[in-house]
Amino acid sequence: MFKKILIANRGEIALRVIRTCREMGIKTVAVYSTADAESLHVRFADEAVCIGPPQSSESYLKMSNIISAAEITNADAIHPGYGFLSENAKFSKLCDEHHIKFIGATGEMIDQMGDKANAKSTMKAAGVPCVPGSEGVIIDFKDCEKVALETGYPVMLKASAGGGGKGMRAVWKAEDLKDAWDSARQESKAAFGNDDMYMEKLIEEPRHIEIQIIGDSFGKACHLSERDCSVQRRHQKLTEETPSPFMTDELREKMGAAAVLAAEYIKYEGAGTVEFLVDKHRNFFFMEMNTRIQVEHPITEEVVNYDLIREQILVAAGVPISGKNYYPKMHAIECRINAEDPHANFRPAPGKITTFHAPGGHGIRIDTHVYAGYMIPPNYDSMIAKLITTAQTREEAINKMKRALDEFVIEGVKTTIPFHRQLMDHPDYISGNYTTKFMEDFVMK
Ligand code: MV4
Repeated sequence: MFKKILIANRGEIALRVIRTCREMGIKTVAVYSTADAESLHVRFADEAVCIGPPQSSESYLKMSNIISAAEITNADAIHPGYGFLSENAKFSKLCDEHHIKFIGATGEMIDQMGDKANAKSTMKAAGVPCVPGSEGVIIDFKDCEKVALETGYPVMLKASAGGGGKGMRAVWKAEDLKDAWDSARQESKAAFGNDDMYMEKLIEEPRHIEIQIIGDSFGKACHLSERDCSVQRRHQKLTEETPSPFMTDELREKMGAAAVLAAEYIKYEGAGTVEFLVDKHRNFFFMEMNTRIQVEHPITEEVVNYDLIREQILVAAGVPISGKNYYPKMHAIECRINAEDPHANFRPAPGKITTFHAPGGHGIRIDTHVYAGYMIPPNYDSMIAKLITTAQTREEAINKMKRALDEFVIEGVKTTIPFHRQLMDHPDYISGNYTTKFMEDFVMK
């Protein structure tokens, strides 16, 4: 087992990893930028190394500084958390070259899944259901027109280097194809330095349902059921829940089996997520695979009673998984509390937290790095806490969430608490009848 793990991240996820390491008797090294000198991950780790100034590009993304910090402190593994270097193929390879275990996917795996057209071809070959469309990358506009006709309008043009909606265009009729093709390619080139495009049939009003998987170094994988992440705004998730209110036992079996098939086909090692689009007829299609631990992992932990960070560390150390799949025994909901003003278009609202009173009691989990007196730096994402409720039923989990949101007091900065409180009273949320379009029609009171 590892003796010392360096956590190449900040905020709540750095704390989350430190906590499990402590329970496992593994020493921890925090890295931090000068903006995070007062952060809890620095205080709770056994050692801490400053890696640069506030800008991420000069600190949490600075590979050479992080590798140096690991070498100076004799860390034998690096946990990248989510974001930053967690899906950076070059960094994964660099860790390898320095004989430091990267607790995540290999560089080759990240490359393979990072190219979306390639990831889709691989999944299709594995036998995982995919949205009909182009066979890989589209060669030119003539090819684009041909594929659109064969697929049938409406279609979706997608950037192969994309993800998060960048370089993506829905096209409803042939006359709009040229403009969409040109602008999507331009956007993709600017964002990723690559303008490879592929095409799919447009799935109207889909749900975003993802399956958590974990694979070991012996080629065996299992799934831990689903998370419904359909409540998103501009491709940012706001709240997630498990089980999905749209799920049936039959669909879970099929999607779980497809996700395990995907993982085992590529000999995936570590924790990962297979994202699916699910249409109104409960047809499901592979969308993307995430090769990291995700923000919303705690709801899965709560309903299947499983520490995902612990299992990530164990499989990275060469321990085999049990092999069985995990099914939800409870219902869990996560609300992402961001320092944003929901009444002003969710505009980021960094600043000093003057009062912080977290809710407590049965079935409440809060993953956060903030405290009263904490200054939220403007340099990073705006998530300041995750509020997770767990109960026997969905209705109880919602009622518990309402109670917890009412108890939560954060003063000094605007937060998304009022948004979540309103959401928990929304008839379409309560009925479970929501899709990825839900936030388009949502208005704050
Ligand atoms: C789609 C789609 C409809 N049809 N693909 C958005 C992010 C990118 N990773 C994939 N996305 C979508 N792909 C087809 N063929 C609709 C979306 C989509 C979406 C997906 C999941 C969650 C929220 C979304 C919001 C808008 C569009």
